[in-house]
Amino acid sequence: MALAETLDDHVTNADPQTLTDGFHLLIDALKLNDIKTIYNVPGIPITDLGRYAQASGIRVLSFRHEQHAGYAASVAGFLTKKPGICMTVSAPGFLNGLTALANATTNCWPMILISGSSEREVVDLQQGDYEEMDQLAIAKPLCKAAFRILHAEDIGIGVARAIRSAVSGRPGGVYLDIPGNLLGQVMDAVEGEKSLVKVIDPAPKQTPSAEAIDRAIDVMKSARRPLIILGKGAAYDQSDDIIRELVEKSGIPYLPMSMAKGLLPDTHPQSASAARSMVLKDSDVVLMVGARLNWLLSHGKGKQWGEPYSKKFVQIDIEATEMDSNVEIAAPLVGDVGSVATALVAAMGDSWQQPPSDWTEAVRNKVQANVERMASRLQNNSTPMDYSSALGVLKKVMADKPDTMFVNEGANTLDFARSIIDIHKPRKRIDVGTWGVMGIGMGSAIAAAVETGHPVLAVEGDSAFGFCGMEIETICRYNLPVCIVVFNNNGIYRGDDTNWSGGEDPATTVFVSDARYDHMMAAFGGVGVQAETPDELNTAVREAIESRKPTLINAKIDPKAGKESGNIGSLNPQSAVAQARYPQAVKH
Ligand code: ADP
Ligand code: TZD
Ligand code: MG
Repeated sequence: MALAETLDDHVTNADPQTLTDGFHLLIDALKLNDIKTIYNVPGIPITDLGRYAQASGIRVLSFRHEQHAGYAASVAGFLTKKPGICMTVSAPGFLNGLTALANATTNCWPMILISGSSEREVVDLQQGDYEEMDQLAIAKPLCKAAFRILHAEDIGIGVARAIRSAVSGRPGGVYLDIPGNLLGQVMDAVEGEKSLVKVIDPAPKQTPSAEAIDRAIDVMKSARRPLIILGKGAAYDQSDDIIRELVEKSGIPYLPMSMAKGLLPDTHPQSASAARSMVLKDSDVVLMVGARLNWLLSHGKGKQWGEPYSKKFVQIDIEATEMDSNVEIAAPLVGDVGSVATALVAAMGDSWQQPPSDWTEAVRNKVQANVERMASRLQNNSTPMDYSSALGVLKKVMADKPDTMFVNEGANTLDFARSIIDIHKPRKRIDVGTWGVMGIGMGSAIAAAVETGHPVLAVEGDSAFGFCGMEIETICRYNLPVCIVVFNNNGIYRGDDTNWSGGEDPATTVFVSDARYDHMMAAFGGVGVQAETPDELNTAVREAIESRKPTLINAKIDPKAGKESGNIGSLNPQSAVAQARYPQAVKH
């Protein structure tokens, strides 16, 4: 019989001071493991859990919708290397949070979704409890690990398992099921304290064998046109100095994936960002550092990679099964980025030969030509603004205020901003991640402000913003230094599409024209501004960052400026039949 139950008779008459309960054990277990923030939406059975957590000194931020609390928790995980905690009610609240938990797992970010649930006995017999759902079973296939705690004395172990599962190896999302009656269970306070577990060395470092390092060095030495690709796993690892040393000592041009931008400043002479197509195609050896060869890199093969020429890959990843996932990896390096990079730098020794200068110069020349070609578009001061002219302004703001956290989502708004806006420091850019999910903006902005204390600039497509816009109330309520710029082009991709039937309903991709998103912000006491010109945008953004007041700038963008699906239009399915029937159909 469980310890808590055996204590029941004994505790009925006991002095409450000598007792503890499920609420307090859970809070104490989180605090013992340095959890300082919970991203929350209250309700049965966790309302009081939030209150007690706040009373105990944990910062509890209550959101308007669990999905955004979840995104905030996942981004907190990315920024801190500790699991971000999201807390929700049962069934519908749990499901709302689950999207974010799955997204965290997909992005390899540590997060724990703690959801209250209803009575096990009733759920398992499907007798129709309040918000009844077998949450553990539903969460399991969508996250890295899922646990349920039934007895108060197991809370310490349950929380420890959840934390270690989230951060060890490849980080990911963990679900922790908390049946409501667990919270009310009472046990002896001293026994309770003893049952808590502080997780020691939750994400042990891991260095590959000397043989694996030598193999990698041999492959790198054989290169005539080497390339390094830095991914968000490298950003997550926080071993910024040794990554920089690896890149600079090797002399190899590098390409940062979107959330690895800033690991080295985007203005670094070895950055090949502006020559992306060229380096992917022409390189002969590629060192992947915490980046997967998934759709974002065309799976490491095909025309984009210059096939039929063969390439050799060296890959650093904490997850052994990532190796050979899409193409053969000539030299797998399984371990954490910091340990592996340290071993590689050491093995490069004092006589390391930098790559042939015809290659590095060709890359530099291409970068310079592309940067110069872009420059005039960024200066354009015409009205209405297009993506380049508006982003030209924000590029300068980020250069002047490099500590600002940059959040970015949308289609064109994302793709243009990713290539135009330089990031100057590590982990300053948070975006739609591996899934390209819309709606991460406000949760990410809140977590970025809360976890770093720096001002946040969130650049949002008007559609993207619509997925999470209500959280501006949360931003105002906690008075967070968040400046949102809505790139308002009246729609998804473009604002000028028409209904192909000729009927009265608007096209499927357009919104109310000339909407005033800035008025929404004013409704909650924040600063709302409309910007029609680059100058107006510049003044408003700088004022917002300086004042740290919650601000939303409605930036009017030419509805004709965008492309269908931004830069990834080619992923849209096509059909010759449809093209023949609808002459308007976009050719990708
Ligand atoms: P990007 O989208 O930037 O290309 P991905 O999310 O595809 O990056 O890849 C990140 C990779 O980094 C994952 O395969 C993950 O296993 C790996 N990873 C995460 N944390 C670490 C770490 N600390 N050390 C090494 N690899 C890591
Ligand atoms: N739903 C979710 C959750 N994620 C998605 N990625 C989409 C739908 C599909 N989608 C995109 O991939 S981008 C996008 C949607 C709806 C919005 C693009 O419009 P925007 O940006 O206004 O945010 P631009 O600047 O108009 O292109
Ligand atoms: Mg839009």
